[in-house]
Amino acid sequence: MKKKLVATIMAATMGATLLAGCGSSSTASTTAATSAAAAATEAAATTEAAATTEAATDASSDTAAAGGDLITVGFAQVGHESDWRTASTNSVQSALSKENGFDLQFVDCDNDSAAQLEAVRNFIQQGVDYIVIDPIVSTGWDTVLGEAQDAGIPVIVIDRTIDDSDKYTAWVGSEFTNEGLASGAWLKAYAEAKGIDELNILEITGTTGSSAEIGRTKGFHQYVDDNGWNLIDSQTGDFTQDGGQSVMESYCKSYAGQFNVVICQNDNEAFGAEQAMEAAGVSFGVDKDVILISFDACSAGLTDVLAGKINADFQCNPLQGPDCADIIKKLEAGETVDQKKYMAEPWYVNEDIIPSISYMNNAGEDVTEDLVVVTQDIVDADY
Ligand code: GZL
Repeated sequence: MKKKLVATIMAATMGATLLAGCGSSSTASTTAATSAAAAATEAAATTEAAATTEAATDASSDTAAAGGDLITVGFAQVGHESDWRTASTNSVQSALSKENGFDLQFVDCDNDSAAQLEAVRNFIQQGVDYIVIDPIVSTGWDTVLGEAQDAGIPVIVIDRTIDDSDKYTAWVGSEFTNEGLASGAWLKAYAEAKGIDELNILEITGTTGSSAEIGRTKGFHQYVDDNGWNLIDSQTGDFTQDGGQSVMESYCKSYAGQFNVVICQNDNEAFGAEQAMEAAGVSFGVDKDVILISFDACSAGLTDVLAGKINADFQCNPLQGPDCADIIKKLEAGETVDQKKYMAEPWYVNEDIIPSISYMNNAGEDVTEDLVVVTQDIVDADY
């Protein structure tokens, strides 16, 4: 177990922040990355020195570990609420496999924040080498992350963000506000292209307090406010199909004939909303009465985009397993790691009437991003 060496690297790496491109190919993003890279280079030099010192005094543990010990990793996963989550779990479990040198302790926290904190504390008590967390909600983390730091256990955060503590070594995930901004930019361009003057919107949000819900809501609502769109109602579907269906059933009863846009913050909510609208006799999708927008772009979601049931689906990439393995192996080798890395994420549509969207992203950069018209090949290749 080489906790001491890694703890030093973790402490020094905290300052290293290198923004990787997050799906846009804008010059501005490159500029940001360049300046961040400069900062990261300086921080990395500190890390390097610390690692070298520590490595010299840790030769014995290197030898022990070189005997082929598996690297023990505790993974506290959100739950099993969606197709996206299943893909996320599969990605981490296949990357952190015994064949790849890992002993993975997996806990499905069933969307229960208290259970997730308990799982992390149990990992600390077990003395695992690393902890991976996909945080159900973005706050309430500083104390337990401090306990992991005191125990010399590096924490890697994937997917959703932790917003009340920086006591972790690395984060790999999505820029959720950009997902929301992109959905607003697309709806604005789509309505103009279709000659739709009035947008009366019903929203089904994700798990309240999750960074995915916070970001997608913030981004989309910026367009609602800037363009004076009519947001009739917004309720949480908790990222589940049942949640999407029950909210949409109540919407169909309360707002019959009053809405022409439904935005769901993940595909499973969209599937539930589709069931409810079909049962209520509401026509939705391409050239229908209601525009349906979704996020995640899992293969079942893209199947519905291809069928014209979902007009646009903003991908959120769940495949962070390989990044987890890469980060841990680098730390084991005394190398520096990026503190922050964004996943590349395409925006999918059914029709080719708009080639791209332009908007100011969450970093204040003007970006232009291509829209991808879904084909069967794209569906087949999706997660
Ligand atoms: C977002 C992820 C969300 C997905 C949902 O990164 O945390 O949680 O959008 C999932 O499908 O339930």
